[in-house]
Amino acid sequence: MANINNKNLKLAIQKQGRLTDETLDFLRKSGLEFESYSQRLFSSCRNFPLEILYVRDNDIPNYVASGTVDLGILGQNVLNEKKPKVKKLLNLEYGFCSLIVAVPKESEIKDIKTLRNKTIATSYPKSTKKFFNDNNIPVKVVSISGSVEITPALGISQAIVDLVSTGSTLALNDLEILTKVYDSEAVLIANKDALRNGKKDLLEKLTTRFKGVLSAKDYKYIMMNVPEAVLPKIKQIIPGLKSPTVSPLAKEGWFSVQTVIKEDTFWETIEKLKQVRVSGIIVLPIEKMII
Ligand code: PRT
Repeated sequence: MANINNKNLKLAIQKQGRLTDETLDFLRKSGLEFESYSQRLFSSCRNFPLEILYVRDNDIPNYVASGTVDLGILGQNVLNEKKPKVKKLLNLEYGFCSLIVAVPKESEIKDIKTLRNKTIATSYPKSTKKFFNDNNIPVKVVSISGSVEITPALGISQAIVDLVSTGSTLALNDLEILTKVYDSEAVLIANKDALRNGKKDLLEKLTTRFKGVLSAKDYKYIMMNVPEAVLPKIKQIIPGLKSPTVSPLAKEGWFSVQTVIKEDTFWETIEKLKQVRVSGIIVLPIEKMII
């Protein structure tokens, strides 16, 4: 078996769980080439000095804080709960979920104030205590490592604080959300010394790649043919990153307009373009974008 090269950057990711597939997909989109199979402990990248270590999600903060690895990818929720001494570098825009307070649907508790002196079960005791302290509501927090959603039915708690993404686990257990504690997504964290020592340059190269993938996700490349008279309006609707590329077509008085538009204003922009009678719009995904 190959050994880890200690001169390389070391990145810890979840071995098996909700973040694993999307993390591997994100790393590959960043142009990193490596083998990954279910029993792996680590992979060496073929085209970048990076070792990927596969570990338990909950262990990642310690590995990064202690310098066992330089980087880690984990949920923001784990950072909020464990508060490790690490530097957060990037939000990675996947693994979205929220930490919420939920109660049984038939419960008389309809707002968080009614939870005063009640028992809350959670795998996030620190986040829970902080939330109720911040709201000046004294509660008893019971720490549970899994299946928190069944504790109200078992009589262990009157409410839970747990992560939710689709909401189907809550629905299956006849629970409803009272309020949100915080939102979470996958994040990239770094050991504080790794940002200063000899690996700083490598780390910057890697984060530039990651940012390229993230920026590309937020934009679409758009092309259309428009008559000259409409051009000024088009430039107002789609100013682009700086300004759109406009080139004359063989057909007299017609131009090809190409630009990038933001994903979150995509449909709004298309509707405005249709209002000025632009047709034949072609939209392409962007693989990477270095701004
Ligand atoms: O074993 P290991 O230590 O590696 O990890 P784990 O078992 O603690 O983690 P895992 O795989 O369950 O979650 C890893 C990370 O995924 C979390 O830290 C979050 O950042 C993120 N994530 C995103 C979620 C969810 N969505 C999620 N829905 N983590 C857990 N859940 C659970 C939740 O606790 C509840 O039991 O899924 C259930 C609710 O899901 P829905 O879809 O029914 O609402």
